[in-house]
Amino acid sequence: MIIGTAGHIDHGKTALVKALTGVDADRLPEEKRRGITIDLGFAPLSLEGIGTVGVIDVPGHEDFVRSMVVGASGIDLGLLVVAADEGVMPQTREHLQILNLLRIPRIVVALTKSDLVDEEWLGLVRAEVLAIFEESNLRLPPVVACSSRTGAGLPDLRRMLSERLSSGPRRAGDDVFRMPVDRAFTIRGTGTVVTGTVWSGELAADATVVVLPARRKARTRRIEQHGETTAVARAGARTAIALAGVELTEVKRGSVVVTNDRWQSTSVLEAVVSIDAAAGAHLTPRTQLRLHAGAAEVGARLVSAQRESLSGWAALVRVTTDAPLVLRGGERFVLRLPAPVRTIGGGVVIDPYARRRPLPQLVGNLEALCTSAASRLEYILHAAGTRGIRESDIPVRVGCAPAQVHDLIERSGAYRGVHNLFAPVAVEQVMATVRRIIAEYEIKSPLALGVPARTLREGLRVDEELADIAIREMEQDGEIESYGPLIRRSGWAPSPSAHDLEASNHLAHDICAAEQEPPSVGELVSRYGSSVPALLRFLERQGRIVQVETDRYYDSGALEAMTSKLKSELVPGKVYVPAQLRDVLGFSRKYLIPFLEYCDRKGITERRGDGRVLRDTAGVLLDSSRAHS
Ligand SMILES: Nc1nc2c(ncn2[C@@H]2O[C@H](COP(=O)(O)OP(=O)(O)OP(=O)(O)O)[C@@H](O)[C@H]2O)c(=O)[nH]1
Ligand SMILES: [Mg+2]
Repeated sequence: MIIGTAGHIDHGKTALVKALTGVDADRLPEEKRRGITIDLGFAPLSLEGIGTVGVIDVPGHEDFVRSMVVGASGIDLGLLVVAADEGVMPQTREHLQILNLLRIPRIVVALTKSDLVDEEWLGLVRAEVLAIFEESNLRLPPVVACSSRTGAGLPDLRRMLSERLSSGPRRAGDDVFRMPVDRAFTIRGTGTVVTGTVWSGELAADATVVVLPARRKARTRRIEQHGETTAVARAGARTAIALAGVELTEVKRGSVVVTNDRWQSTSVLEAVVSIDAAAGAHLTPRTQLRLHAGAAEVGARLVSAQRESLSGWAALVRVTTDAPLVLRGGERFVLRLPAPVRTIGGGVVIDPYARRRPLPQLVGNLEALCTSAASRLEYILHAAGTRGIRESDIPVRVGCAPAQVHDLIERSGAYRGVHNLFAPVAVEQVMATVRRIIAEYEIKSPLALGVPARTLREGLRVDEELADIAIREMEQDGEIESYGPLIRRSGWAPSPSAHDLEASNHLAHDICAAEQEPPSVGELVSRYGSSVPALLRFLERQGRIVQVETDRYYDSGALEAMTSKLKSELVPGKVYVPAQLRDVLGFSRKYLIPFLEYCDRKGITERRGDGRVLRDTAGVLLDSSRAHS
C-alpha cells in the first residue's frame, strides 16, 4: 500500500517522513541546497500489522503542484501535513482539493511541529483544519498532533496509519496490469529502469510489456518491490522494473507500463467533470487547461454537451488532449489552469476511447456514470450505436476486472457478435431498417417472393456482425424467414393486384399464341412496360411459362409439345446435326439453338460434336455404338 504526503511548503512533510522511516526523501542536490522538496521522494515504512508500505513524499511549493498530483495519484492514504505554528495555508487547501478530486480513499492529518506551539494554539489549528474538510463536505479525518523534532505523537500517528490502512478498499490482484512511470533512469550494467506504483494487476519478471504511449515492447529483466528483488510485482507497491529493449527517452514520466494489449493511448475522451464556480464561468472550448492523470500531464480542452457554462456543477464533456495519454474508464483526473496556475476541478473518465462525435444523449445519471462500471458500459454501448464496441476492450475502456466482464455484459442486455457488442437500441434500429427495406420491396415488387439477402444487407449499411444479429433475432422471433437466397416476412405470399393479374394474362396469352416462336422479354417490355420481368417470374412460379433462354419464356404447354415431338421423332443413339433437327422440329435457327441448349440442360439431349443425341428418360445415353461394345 502507498501513503502520499500532502501539505503546504515547509510544513514538515519531508522531516516527518524521515522521522517515521529514517529515510531522507530529499535526494537532489538542489533540494538540499534550497531546503525544499522539488521532486517526489520515496521511502519504505514498516507498520505494525500491515508490513512495509511505500511512502511518497511530495513537494509543497506552489510551483511544483504538478509533481504533487503525480505523487498523489494512485495512493491508498493521503497524509496531510499541517504545521501547527502556521495552520492552514494555500497549498494545504489545494492539496486537499487534489486528494479529494482523485478520491483518495483515506486521509489522515498530521498536525506537526507541535513542539512549537502550546495546547490552546494546537486546539485552534485543529479546528481550522477540520473546518476546511467541512467546507468541502468531506468526512472528518483523524488529526494527530506530532513533532518530528521531539518524536512526540509519532507512535500515535503510526497506530492511526495502521488502523486506517487495515480497513477500506484494497486493490484487486486479478486485474489488468498497469504501472504509471513516475521516474525513469539508467543504471550502468542494468540499463533502463522505471519506477512507479503498480496500480493494478501483476507482472512477472521476464515478461513482455508494452510502454505507452511510445508503443515500445520491452522485456522485464528484473523487478524490485520496496527495494527487494521479486519474481512477481503486485498491485499497490512501489516498484522498480529494469527493462530490456527500450530507451530512456521512450519511458519518460507519464509513460505507462502495461501487459494487456487492449491498453491504448488516447487523446479524445468523454468525462464527467466539475469545475469551481469562479473558474468555470470563464471557461470556453478554447481554454487551454492542464490535465493530470496518473503520472501524465497534458494540455486539454473541454467541450460540453450543455450550452451553459461548466461552473459549479458536474457535466458530461468531451476532452481533447494535445498529447496521447493512457486512461481507464472510471479513473479520476485533475484539471488545472495554466495561468494563473491553480487547480480548478477534475473529473472521471467515462469513455477513454471516445470519438469526435456529437456528445450523445445521456443515459443514466452523472453520479452513476462516475461510480458504476455497469452504467459506463451502458453509456459507451449506447454512444457507439451501430458501430458497437469491442468486447476485449471492456476491462480497460469501462474500467472493471476481466472477471467481471461477463456479468456486466449480461446485465447490460447487449447483443454479442463475434468480436463486438451492440446496444439493444442499435440492434432495434437495424431491425427497423430490415422491416422498412422488406416493406419497400414488397411495394416495389409485389410479385417477388422476398428480398435477395444481398440487397437487404447492402441496404442496412452496418457491420456484417450487426446485420447477422438483427436478422437472426428477427428470424428467431418468427418475424422474417429465409427462403433460399431470399429474406421475407414470415408467411409472405406475393399478392398481384387486379391490374397485375390482367397484365400477366395478356403476357401469358401472347406467349401461348406464339407457340414455338414466342416474343423476347425485350419485345414484351416494349409492348407492356417495365413490370414485365416481374410478371414473367410470377407466371413462371405459377408454372404457366418456362424460361428457355435469358431473354425468352415459352408457354409450358407449347414447350411440352416441342420436347415430346423431339423425343418421338429422333432415333435414339443417332447423331443429328442442327439442320436435320430444324427439319424435324420445323422452326428457325434463331429459336432452335436456345431450345436445344435447354434440352441439353434438362438432360433430354446431349451434345455430340456439332450434333445432338437423344437420351432416354432416365438420362442414360442411348448410344448404340457404346451399348454394343
Ligand atoms: N520545530 C520543528 N521543526 C520542524 C519539524 N518538522 C520540520 N521542521 C522544520 O521545518 C522545515 C521544513 O521542513 P521540511 O520537512 O523540509 O518541510 P516540507 O514540508 O518537506 O517542505 P517542502 O517539501 O519544501 O514542501 C525544516 O527546517 C525542518 O527542520 C518539527 O516537528 N518541529
Ligand atoms: Mg519536503
